[in-house]
Amino acid sequence: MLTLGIDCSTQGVKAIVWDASAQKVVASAAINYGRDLPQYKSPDGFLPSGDVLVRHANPQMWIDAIEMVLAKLQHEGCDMGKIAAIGGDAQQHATVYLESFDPLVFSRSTSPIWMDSSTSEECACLDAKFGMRLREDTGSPAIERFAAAQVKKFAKESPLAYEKTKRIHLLSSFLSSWFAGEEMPVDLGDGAGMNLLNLKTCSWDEEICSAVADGLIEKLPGIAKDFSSSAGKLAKRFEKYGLRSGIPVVPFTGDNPASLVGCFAEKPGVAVISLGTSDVFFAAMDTYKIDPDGYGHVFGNPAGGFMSLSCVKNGSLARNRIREELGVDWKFFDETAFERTPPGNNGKRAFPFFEEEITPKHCACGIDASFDWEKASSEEKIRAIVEGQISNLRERTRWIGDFEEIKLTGGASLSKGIQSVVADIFGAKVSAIDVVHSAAVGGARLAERGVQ
Ligand code: XUL
Repeated sequence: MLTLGIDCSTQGVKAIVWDASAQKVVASAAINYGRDLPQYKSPDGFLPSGDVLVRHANPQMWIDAIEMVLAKLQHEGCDMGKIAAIGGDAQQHATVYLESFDPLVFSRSTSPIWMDSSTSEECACLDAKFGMRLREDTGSPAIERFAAAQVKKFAKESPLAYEKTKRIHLLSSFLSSWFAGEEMPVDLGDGAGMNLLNLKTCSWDEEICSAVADGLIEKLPGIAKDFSSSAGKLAKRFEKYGLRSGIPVVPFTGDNPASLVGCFAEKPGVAVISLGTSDVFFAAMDTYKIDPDGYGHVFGNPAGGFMSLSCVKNGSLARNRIREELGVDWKFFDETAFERTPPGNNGKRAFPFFEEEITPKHCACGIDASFDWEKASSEEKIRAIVEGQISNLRERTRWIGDFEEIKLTGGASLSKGIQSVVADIFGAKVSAIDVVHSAAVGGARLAERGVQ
């Protein structure tokens, strides 16, 4: 069976065709907004803004990119007629505001995306009103990029446009609706990144919704309890790409929940660490619990149960900065330094938080008190910062429990040194996995559930 997985990310859209029995990607195509849709003037996936805290995108750009990627897949020779179901994901937290779905009329011409952090005031207001309840019931404290704060700001600044808005979708539910030609529900994975969904009851939290804006609950889509029973059917207009109309379209989810499934890490006991610009940790959890310190978010796990996600801002950029400062090559940084130093580094750790850190909050660079940085060798410094980064991740995720296996992805995952430090500190088996398309594969794997 072949399924199609669509990944609508910050920089572009990817489509992969997944062979479910061979468990492999058999075709793929990608569109980059900057390169392929220059008319949207969003080379990095968002519109230029004079305010660094404001990050919006034109929602029409996402639709155009999807149409382009389907055309590309078809032109590259993919037998679209064999595809049996469609699933997908989108960057988390982006919201789409509709005056009407058919015909499509946006009531807000731009959509705030996950990089927007212009809503501190609204977050302070929600925290003051709900305090710990927000964290306990929605899985996260008030977060700038989440829908509650974003909608609150929109309703306050543009009351008429808010009133005209009939539906507020997450980008994920908007896109599955686009494929189905009718409105589709929000899935529990992505829906949890809104501060509006009560994860204990799996329904919109009436009290929180009404504190955000008048009439909000009526403007929200339904909630998908599972992928098979919530599937829609592909609209006729997609026949122009060779797809069969009527095949199941399962609810789309967020990119991180989709990656959990795409990395085959949807069962508790396995965690994924994506070592990129920032280091992102995610893992499935069988029961609902929250991070007592408020750093880890709790989202629904598309495969059932819950998942946690923690994001450490100072990842590869910090590692590269230290490497450049020391004037060593990657081989030295990734291997030699670790061969020449013992695990634990004789108690010398350093924390390379050059950018103001979010996990833990507002943290700047630091070193263990007994560590004389100036006198240390390059290899000691390298082990010190890698052990500092990984022990920070371990401490921030201890509330979840222990892990038997850690899967590493991203550019730094092939580093032998980093692999050994993760194994030592987490006390787990470590493997590097090649997951170029992990989110899209997750979407395609979830699509299998639509075919019963
Ligand atoms: C997660 C988050 C990002 C986006 C974009 O909370 O904001 O990872 O999903 O990838």
